[in-house]
Amino acid sequence: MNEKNKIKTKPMRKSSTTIATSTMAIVICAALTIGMQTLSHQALAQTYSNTSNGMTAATSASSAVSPVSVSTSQSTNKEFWINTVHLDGMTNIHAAVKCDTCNQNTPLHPAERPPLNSTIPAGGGFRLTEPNKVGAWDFRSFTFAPDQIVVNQGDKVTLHFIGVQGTHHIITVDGIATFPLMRGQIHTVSFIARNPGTINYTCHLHLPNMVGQILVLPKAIV
Ligand SMILES: [Cu+2]
Repeated sequence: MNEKNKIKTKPMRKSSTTIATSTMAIVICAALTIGMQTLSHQALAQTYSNTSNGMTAATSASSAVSPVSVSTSQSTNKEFWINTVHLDGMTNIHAAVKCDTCNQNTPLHPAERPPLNSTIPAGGGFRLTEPNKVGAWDFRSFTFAPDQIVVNQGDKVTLHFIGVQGTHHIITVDGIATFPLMRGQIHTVSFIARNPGTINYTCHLHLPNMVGQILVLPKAIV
């Protein structure tokens, strides 16, 4: 009996030891795995936090983007680049006419005639060019890009006006300056936005549409 018991108990002890050892191994493996995952997450978080704005393209693509908050009680420097632009609707009175100067005149483009009674306002901001010898004509509209700017009261605002399209402009920033601007030139004005409200910038040669507006938000009451 004793021998049998001994024979039976020995494997039992081995088995218990094996189970205990296996259990410990599993626990250690699990702990190591969790630890490695934690380290991995910490490393990723560190990677993200090391990038500018604490956000990478990967995180911004997978989660909602939060705008950078700006307190209206805090004055900052704001800098803008404002291009002079004209938009052209070029077309042709003939359908499917090959014309190098007619951007819209593809073989599939239908014939288009200028409006008989054009109601475009005077002031130079719009221009309707009658059909040329191949029937091409153009409707042009001048504008600024951008034409809406928002700053906070107290901000130092710098505007760089860039002469890109249109040969010549005469621009006024209300209460600040009036200056000519030729194509290829950059003219810069700077000022402190002391009062809340609006400040218009206007080209006198291309009215009424070549206008822009700076909206100055009132300083927050704290
Ligand atoms: Cu102009």
